[in-house]
Amino acid sequence: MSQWFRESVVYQIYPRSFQDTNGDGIGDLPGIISRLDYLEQLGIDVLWLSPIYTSPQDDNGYDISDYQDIDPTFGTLADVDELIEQAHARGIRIVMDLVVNHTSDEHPWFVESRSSKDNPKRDWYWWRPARDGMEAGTHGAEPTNWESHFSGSAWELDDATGEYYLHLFSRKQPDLNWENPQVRQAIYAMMRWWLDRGIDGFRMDVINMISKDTSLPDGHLTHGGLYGDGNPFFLCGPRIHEFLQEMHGEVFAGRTEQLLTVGEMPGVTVDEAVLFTDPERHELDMVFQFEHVGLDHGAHKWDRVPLDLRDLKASMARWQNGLAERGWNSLYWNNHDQPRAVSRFATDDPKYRVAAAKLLGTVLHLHRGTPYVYQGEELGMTNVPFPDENAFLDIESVNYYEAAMAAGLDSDTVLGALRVGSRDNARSPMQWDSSAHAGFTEGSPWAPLNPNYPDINAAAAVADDDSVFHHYRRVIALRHTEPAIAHGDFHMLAPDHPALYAYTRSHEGTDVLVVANFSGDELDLGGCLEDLYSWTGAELLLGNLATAESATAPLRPWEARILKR
Ligand code: TEU
Ligand code: CA
Repeated sequence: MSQWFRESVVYQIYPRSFQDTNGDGIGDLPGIISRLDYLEQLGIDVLWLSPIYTSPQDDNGYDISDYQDIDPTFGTLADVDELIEQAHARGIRIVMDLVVNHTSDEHPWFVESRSSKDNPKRDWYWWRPARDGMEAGTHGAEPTNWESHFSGSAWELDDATGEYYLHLFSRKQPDLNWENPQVRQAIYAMMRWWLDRGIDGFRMDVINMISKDTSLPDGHLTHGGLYGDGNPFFLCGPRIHEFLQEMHGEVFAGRTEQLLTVGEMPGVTVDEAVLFTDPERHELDMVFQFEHVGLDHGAHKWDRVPLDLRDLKASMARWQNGLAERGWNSLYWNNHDQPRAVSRFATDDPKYRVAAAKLLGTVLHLHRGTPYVYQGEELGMTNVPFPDENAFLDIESVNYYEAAMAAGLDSDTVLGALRVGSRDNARSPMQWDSSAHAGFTEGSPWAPLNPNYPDINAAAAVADDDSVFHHYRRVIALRHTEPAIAHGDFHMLAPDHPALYAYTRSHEGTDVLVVANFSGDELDLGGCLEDLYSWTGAELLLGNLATAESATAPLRPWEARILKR
């Protein structure tokens, strides 16, 4: 199978927040089409679109009620055809989000399933009676003690039949039962239909949750003591590899187009990832792992701890080394679920923000793997200064705030955690220019804009050759022109240094060295890197600050350099 994606960069669009064209304050497909020239200029190879299917929008489209139609909020199937055509004309491929761990509770499959215990689709979802000897509806009567990822029990009692259904996410996202072969075949048919329409692959939402331990055991009690942790019973469950191999055979095998599959996999280990992405096993091209975006979590996501650069380097190196021989990495700092990278991993202090954002792009993209850019990352967009709890719109944040207040937690602490960790940080509208509403909409935006848009916006960045945008453009171009970046071996240097991120990439006699200073202090490289002298005359491929005195001169605050010899 072709490994074309090793030389490619993917750009993720969150359609709701990208570009509105009809003044309803919500981004849409014509908006994406209108910005294809911008994306072409950036030089990306693939676009991944977060879900645009018909949906009640309980989780902004990750709750789908019709897999084969487009939500009117975003446009029509004709708009998708137009997008595919226009993107392909620019050499850009289109990857769709595939959300098949669960549907919306308004999907006709679930509407049928809930209607009676003997409906033919009853078994398409996870229905269970109340716990033995307990009355349905009382706390603790749920079939297991699992907590939903969006707070509260993962089971919802349905009055129609007096049984509970499983929802690992919101109660409007019932989990499909992949044990049932009819479910799997229906999904494969839908996937073939999209590929036949001309799309170039899928990003598969929480795809490592589709195989559950069918005995549904209780989990260990978690932080609040109210619920248990079900993760061990559905993360990379017993039949996950079988299901993905079957999907590959039914959907992808024999197709000659250059397609891309990436599985989103919270909690996946390096060893599992090797199995998922080994081309000879015919499962997936790559997975999104979560280790590096969990390093600033304490006991749970809302318990934030400071990030130590040494831990980040150790984690990244473990993944680089683990997938060096077999399999392939995806590389990301950002997506629609994560706070903004420049605020989280570097600094959004206005004095250093531009340098820091370029440094992050440099460090990420020079690793071995396929890099992902999340909309606005190429501008160095920052976290949002949320004034109070009412500013949070995401279901995860809203539910957590409510649950935390009910549990008697301190509201300032909870607000602080939301400001740092809320997914809303990633979802403020794209900042296109300094006009009203940042050029995102002529109406009233569905989510508040970051007030820094007059300074941080695409029009200003495209006009400034020193901008974060043009640095990303150059880094992306390097992957296309330097084989060592796409294909070279990876070797981490100075793992114990608290501020220096340094590594080499080597390929067929060419060596590339990346050095980056994750601090506001000058950093002398002498003493940090053993064979520094051997790089003295090296070519500076790209730096993020005005040209350095020499290739090996001390690094200025937040400086990053790429050297080649
Ligand atoms: O996310 C899955 C996931 O486990 C996390 O990234 C999740 O957002 C978690 O709450 C982080 O704290 C995927 C989608 O990317 C996310 O947007 C959806 O809400 C979720 O699945 C359900 O479909
Ligand atoms: Ca719109």
